[in-house]
Amino acid sequence: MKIIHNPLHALHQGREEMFRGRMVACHEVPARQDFVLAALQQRGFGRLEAPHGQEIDIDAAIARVHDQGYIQFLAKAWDDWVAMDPANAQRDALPSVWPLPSRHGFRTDGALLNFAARLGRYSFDAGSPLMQGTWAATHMGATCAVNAARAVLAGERAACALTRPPGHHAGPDFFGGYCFLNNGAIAAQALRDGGHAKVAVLDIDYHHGNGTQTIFYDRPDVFTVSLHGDPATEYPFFLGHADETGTGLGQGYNLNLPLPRGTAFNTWRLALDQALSAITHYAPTALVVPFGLDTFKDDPISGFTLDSEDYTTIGQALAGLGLPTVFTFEGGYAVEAVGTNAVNLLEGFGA
Ligand code: SP5
Ligand code: ZN
Repeated sequence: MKIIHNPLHALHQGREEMFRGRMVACHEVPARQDFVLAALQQRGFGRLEAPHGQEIDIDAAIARVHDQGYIQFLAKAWDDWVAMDPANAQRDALPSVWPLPSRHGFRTDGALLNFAARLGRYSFDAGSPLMQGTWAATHMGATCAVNAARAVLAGERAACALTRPPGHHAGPDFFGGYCFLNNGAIAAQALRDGGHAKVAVLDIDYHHGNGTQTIFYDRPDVFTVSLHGDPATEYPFFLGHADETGTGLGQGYNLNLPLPRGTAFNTWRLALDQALSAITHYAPTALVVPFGLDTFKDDPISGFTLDSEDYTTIGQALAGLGLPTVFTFEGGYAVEAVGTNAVNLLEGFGA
């Protein structure tokens, strides 16, 4: 398996995130990727590669899933933040005001002359700090995703975009959940554009992939499936229920399998089998797996109880689909175990 790892990931390094009225230390830290890389090297698994590609070409791939206004906002966000107040250079940007989804809540970007308004317009939480290096790290992450998709298009059985910040919470025009550009969605679209008529996305992060679902919700050519903590009690709360099945032409092409907090592997595995059957029935020719390791029993912000060896079993089960596969690294905050668990999953899938 090719592993395309982001050399710039540590440029994105948040200090604190807002949680229930307090600022707490960020969970999404550079060590997460470092531990995966170290575990890969230690176990001799995967062919490590740095990402490459023309910027104009990568920008085109990003623009296939994200809105132009959002991309421009993100690319300039840090400079705009500092322009508001030079002292802002010393602190991460976090939104604190959002438009309501009502008739009167939404103005176009051009009317949002204050950066604080644009920051709210393009986000959905105050837990995803944006800093000087966010765009460079995130853009290189998207390059990893495009490279992974192209490796698979060129005949690789599987490739992994090992990058952070993660991607599955980022939508067409919003960031949140530590995510800015949706690496899995960018990879899925690149597979579509490379000739795969039907692509499935199977999201196994603890949290619902609200960004990915939103991006493909009205489309039948990308079947989005997510196994996650029940949004009735779990982040990101507002999306991820079982009755969200797609809209318009996309009706029937979104499958949510929410599971209660506390779910153990034997139950999680039954939901995985259901997901795999649905994907087999859809009959795609390529698969994208946004994988989080925050389903692990010791994860500090999540509530499933998977064990390290379960990730090997998951990898084996995914391989059973027999599809060319792109993996994208998502959540997982029990930092040291993330390395072992990620490599268990990839190794279980096989070279
Ligand atoms: C990619 C991904 O896994 N994003 C998850 C974003 C979750 N953000 C909300 C986290 C709430 C943190 N709770 C801290 C509890 C500390 N005791
Ligand atoms: Zn997660």
